[in-house]
Amino acid sequence: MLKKRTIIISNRLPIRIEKQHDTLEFLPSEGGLATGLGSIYKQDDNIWIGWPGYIPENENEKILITEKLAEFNLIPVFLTAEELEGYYEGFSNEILWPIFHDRLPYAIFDKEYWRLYKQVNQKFCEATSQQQLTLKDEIWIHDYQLMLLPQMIREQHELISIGYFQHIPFPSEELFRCIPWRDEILSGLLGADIVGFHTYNDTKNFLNSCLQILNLPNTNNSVISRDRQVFVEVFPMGIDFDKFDSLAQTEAVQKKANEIKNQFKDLKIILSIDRLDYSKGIIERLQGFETLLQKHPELREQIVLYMLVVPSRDTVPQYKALRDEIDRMVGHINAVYGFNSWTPIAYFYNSFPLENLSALYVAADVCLVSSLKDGMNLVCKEYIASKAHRLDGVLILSELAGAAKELTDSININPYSVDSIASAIHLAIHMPVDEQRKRMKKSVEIVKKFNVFHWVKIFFNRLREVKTRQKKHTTR
Ligand code: GDG
Repeated sequence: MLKKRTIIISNRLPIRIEKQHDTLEFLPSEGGLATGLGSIYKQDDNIWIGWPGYIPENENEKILITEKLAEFNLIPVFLTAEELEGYYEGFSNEILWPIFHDRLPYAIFDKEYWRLYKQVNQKFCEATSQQQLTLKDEIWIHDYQLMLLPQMIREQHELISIGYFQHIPFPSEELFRCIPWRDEILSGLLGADIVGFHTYNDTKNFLNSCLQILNLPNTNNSVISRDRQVFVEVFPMGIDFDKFDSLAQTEAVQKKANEIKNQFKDLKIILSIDRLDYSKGIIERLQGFETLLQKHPELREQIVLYMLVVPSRDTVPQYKALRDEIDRMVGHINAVYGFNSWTPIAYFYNSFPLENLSALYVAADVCLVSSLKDGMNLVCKEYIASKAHRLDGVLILSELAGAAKELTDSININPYSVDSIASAIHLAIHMPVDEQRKRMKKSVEIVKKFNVFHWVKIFFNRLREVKTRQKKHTTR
């Protein structure tokens, strides 16, 4: 008898391939998605389909990689340099990413990008179909790189279960309609049975686009498309709470955290961690920090902004310009406000091992997230989990990050207002310990309960419910 399989599909496989002296090394990914889905795709005949993050040099290497990945239940979709440039760097990162993060002027509507985006989605569809799909299989597609894939698979497998989850926000209909290929993108997504987002606002924007652009009205968060009911729902993603909680309590992390605290002795540490991206509000954060130092000279030599920016997409002009502007502002603030041996900002443009990240979360008095737009933001949840054993620390969270809808006991900021950022930091560093513990306790409960495993569970439960309901309708 054929067994039920779960098929995960995302742009990247949860693995990194590195070539060291003619030998390929396969390194597991530590990302949130890989952790959440790890217990699923590694089981039985389940599989994960995606780009392995490496362009093979010849056919032999392709075969070797395919065979090796099969041992981990991973199926590679190999992409050429041209496809990566057009589909990933181009369409995904220079059209969808800016529009979905409210940066219309950054979008480059290049037809060639669109051609390659369609071509690669088709390649993913072929790789999926090659797996001899049956009606028992459940497919879960992830994120904006694969928005055409649900409908492509649907055309070949009319009744199969397909879920789609988008990790980034969905923009307003006015913004979304600027994309020349908006109809095709919406139709692509409507091939799924469930289209999931982090927040209610994203579902509203998506449903409104279906209404205004495709003339498809909605009832009870669902749309009828080609005689099928497609559900559009909220699934806020969580983290592996226990992993961050227990890592924070290890001897190695505690030792590192103490070293950080000693390095910044008598200073309140305000921590920020993000990928280099214009959506993360890094410039606004620096302006807010400078405003604080101007308004409150008494805080000089009492605080430090520990800012870790992880390199990302820095060959793209906007990202390079952002990086230069950060360098300039950090230099300016440190030069103007620095005093004696005190430097206001400790800035790192680098990627740290997870243990160091954990030590930073443990050592930080405040975690500052100032995204101008963020699907969810996992950094703030990791900070909360790392504080669970002591319940000290304060989270300052942008009201424009998806996480703000859940973590209502944080200090909320409007990241576009430098005064809002400055007064939030002021409030955070003066918050009495009792108040910190009260707020942190509530946040810990939320992050612990709605963890990544819960997220995976509720998504699949809902997909099964929806499918059962559809079957009842068709057999009536
Ligand atoms: C997208 C959406 C949504 C960061 N620096 C280092 C490092 N990190 C890890 C963090 C965290 C992850 O990267 C960043 O996650 P975010 O959620 O903050 O942001 P995006 O990468 O933009 O992710 C976002 C997410 O998808 C999930 O749906 O929340 O809104 O944009 O896990 O810990 N990890 C290590 N070293 C670093 O230096 N090891």
